[in-house]
Amino acid sequence: MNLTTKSASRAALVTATVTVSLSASLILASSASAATTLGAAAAQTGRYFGAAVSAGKLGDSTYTTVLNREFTSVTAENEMKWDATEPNRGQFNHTSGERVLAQAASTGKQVRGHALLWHQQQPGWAQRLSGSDLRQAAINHVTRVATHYRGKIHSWDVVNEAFADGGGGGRRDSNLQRTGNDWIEAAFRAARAADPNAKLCYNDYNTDGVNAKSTGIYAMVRDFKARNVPIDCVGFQSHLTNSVPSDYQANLQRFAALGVDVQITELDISGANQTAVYGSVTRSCLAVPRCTGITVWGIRDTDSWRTGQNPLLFDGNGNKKPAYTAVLDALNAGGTTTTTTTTTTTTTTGPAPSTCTASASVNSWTGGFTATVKVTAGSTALRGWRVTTSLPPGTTVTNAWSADRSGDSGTVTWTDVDHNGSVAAGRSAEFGFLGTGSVADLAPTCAGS
Ligand code: G2I
Repeated sequence: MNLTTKSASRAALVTATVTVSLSASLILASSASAATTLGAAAAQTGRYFGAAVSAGKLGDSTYTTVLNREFTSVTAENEMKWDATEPNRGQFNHTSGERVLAQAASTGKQVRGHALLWHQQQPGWAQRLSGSDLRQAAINHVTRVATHYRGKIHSWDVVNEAFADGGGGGRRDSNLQRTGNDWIEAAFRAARAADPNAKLCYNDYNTDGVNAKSTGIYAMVRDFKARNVPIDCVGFQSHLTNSVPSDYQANLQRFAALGVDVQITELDISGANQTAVYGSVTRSCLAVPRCTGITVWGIRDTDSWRTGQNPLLFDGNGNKKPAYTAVLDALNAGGTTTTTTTTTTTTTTGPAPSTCTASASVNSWTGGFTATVKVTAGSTALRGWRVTTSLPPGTTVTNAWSADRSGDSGTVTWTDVDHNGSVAAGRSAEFGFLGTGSVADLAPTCAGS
């Protein structure tokens, strides 16, 4: 429905009595005392802090001392992959995965499962399959492994690295992709059926900023949400060198606005700016309410797959590096969120109107901000909605998701897009935008149709 049609139909329905109430509040996220470990500091913000773990190192006391002291989540670095868990078709081996799980369970840590389907680390027999035989084997693998670990996995990377690098934003060619474009949703449906309580994630690399690859994944997640394909989270591996994209936080936020959690799943950072970049990545996660946790891809530099690059938080002797302190300090500082709420109530003498409220959450930094706007239906369902926001002079919208907009500055009108116009009574839709300049209060108003 276009804006003109919506305005006309709303005008026909409403003889308007409009009351507006406005409230603004500043929420400071962590005011608790400083914690002394990564896991405890993250827990004070409601998040986990994890590490990739190798079963073969659990006998190394330096390794397990740091693991047990610092981390509240673990990911098996290789032990739950296809080649490890189903070395022969239909014959499963969970010995190493169970060692990782048992160590985590005995020390109260949650577990990220990694990864049910991936084009790498497939057993030889699967590499030699194709077509419906491979599809059947792949879905059977998802079902059997997720069933084995049912109830014990916090989040599963159901599908890993299925999108291509480069400018196209499309799928990577692989034996799995050649079984049909719907292989990813088939895998998510099988995983949900096998373990209904695990959060189901899509995980990938080079997706850390707004780019063609991350936008291709964004479109897939939006499509999955619109069609009720079960997906709960997106993992951003974040294998970084010397810097983090300037729109890292905005990228996390735009995925969160689709209604999924976001997780930083394989963080490691090499280069001279390592300490500062670790701090920056941590603060970005804290600024996004649905960024639920961070996992580093190994414990000591000597445990890293990036041999010789020293990209982790502990040196080869298990000593804390400056990057560790940057992360701990950032976690202890918590996040700052400015929230403004405007409520519009409409009464009518005609047919029951569709009312809505809008609230905006703004995360700011010097020179820029991201905003997330939540549109909530009143006691009747919305068929469409229109929100206005007031941007102060000198402020410009540079990027937006999940809404159409009328302009870039001043009073901007936002309207629903295909997938989020229908909102059931009492339920919410979200959209968001990125801007330059500084905003204190967006004063959103909402009108429904
Ligand atoms: O490549 C870094 C990561 C990228 N995202 C997905 C992750 O699953 C991936 O992890 C790495 C592991 O850290 C490595 O440890 O995945 C590699 C495989 O692509 C792992 O390397 C493999 C070696 O290639 C094998 O030769 C070795 O047998 O580790 C195996 C177990 O040590």
